[in-house]
Amino acid sequence: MTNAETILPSDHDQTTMNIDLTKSQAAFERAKRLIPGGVNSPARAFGAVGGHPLFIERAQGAYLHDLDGNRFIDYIGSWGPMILGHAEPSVIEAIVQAAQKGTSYGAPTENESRIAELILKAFPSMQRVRLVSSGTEATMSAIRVARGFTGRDRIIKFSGCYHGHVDSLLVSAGSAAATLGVPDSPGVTPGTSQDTIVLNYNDCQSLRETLHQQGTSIAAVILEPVVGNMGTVIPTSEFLTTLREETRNHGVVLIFDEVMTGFRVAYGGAQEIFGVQPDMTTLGKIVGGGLPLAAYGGRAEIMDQVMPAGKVYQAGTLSGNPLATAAGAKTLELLASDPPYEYLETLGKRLGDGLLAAARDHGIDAQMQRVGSMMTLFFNPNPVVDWPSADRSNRKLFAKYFWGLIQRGVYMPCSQFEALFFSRKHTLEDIDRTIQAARDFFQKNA
Ligand code: HOZ
Repeated sequence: MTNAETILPSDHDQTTMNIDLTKSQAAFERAKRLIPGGVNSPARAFGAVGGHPLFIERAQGAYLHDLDGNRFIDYIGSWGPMILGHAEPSVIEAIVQAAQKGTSYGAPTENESRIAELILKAFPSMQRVRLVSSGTEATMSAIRVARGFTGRDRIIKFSGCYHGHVDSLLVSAGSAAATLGVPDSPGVTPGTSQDTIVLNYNDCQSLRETLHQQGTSIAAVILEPVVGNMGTVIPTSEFLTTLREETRNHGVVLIFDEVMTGFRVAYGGAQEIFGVQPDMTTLGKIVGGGLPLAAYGGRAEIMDQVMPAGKVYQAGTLSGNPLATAAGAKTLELLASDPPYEYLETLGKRLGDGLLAAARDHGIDAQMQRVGSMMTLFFNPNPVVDWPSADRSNRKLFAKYFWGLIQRGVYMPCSQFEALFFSRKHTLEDIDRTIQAARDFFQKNA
């Protein structure tokens, strides 16, 4: 599936850098002896850019501070959650107050209903929602419920979309699976993956044909309604219309994985922007305000299959954890009472236009793909509409660009196939400094 060029740690010589990273390097050497690959999630390992990861000491507002005392303008935002910026005082206060009352009860709390109400109000396509602890759990559970509801086994996903590390979805996967050249993970059995049909994103014809030929055996179609996990890829309106109409015609559950896009591209996610109502939605990242909380929900007749209302089993000791619901509810309340989306759009346009111009002014083939505060600068001669087109991007140039910006105090996602995110704490000055850093890099490396 991929033509990934292997980029080795030794491909990036950090000793030639003008910033000190020695404490991070030592921390990584220690971590590698203790933790597989030295990280607890592969996207963080800098596998696509060479060198070693930076170890973070603290984060505040728009900035990350590493162990060596370097400060970076942060464009990963914990891979999406930190839309309010790091260490937002009222979110921290909500967490502290919750912690003082105990950290986990294993019994229901009113705060679970408070955040459920906020979610259902933001996403009118959902009539019921269940809280879980990670995006992976949300998509895994949504697939199970869709299968239980329809009595069918097969699912359709799209190449380059990533829905967490669920076995049946870890087929032709994006994010670190694509970045590191392992889109089909060892350990996923043929029995599991044979029920997963993989199609190309934005390909209406194969979607229609597959549903026409196999619709009666298909439980669900799952997609990122704006993809973030092969870099930012935007659906055509024809693709979204076809998805909605054809799944409805064939009794197939349409699942929007809005773990990245929910509360990010708009308060009500991509479904609000595009005006398409899925049958089920998964949420994560922002919904937990930086703590481990995620959710899945949908139409009442589907969600009422979930135990104990129905017979589809799904459970979790830390589901609806009081610290996570406190952080999540406070975050959603702040987003609803003082929406940052216009501000984020203004900054996003400036950053997107600025980075693209910086590249093209220096003769570099590039595409900027953006929705609000989520975007990717692809080093690619053509627009990216699916995984095959994403895969033609220039990974080596991306790796140089990444390190070029690190040296200039800007922390971008460490892969061409991840979206960049920023927060309402970023200022115009941060954005302009970032564009200037990119210009300076391209000028010296064009
Ligand atoms: N799911 C994230 C990337 N799309 C990676 C999360 C992490 O490594 O922290």
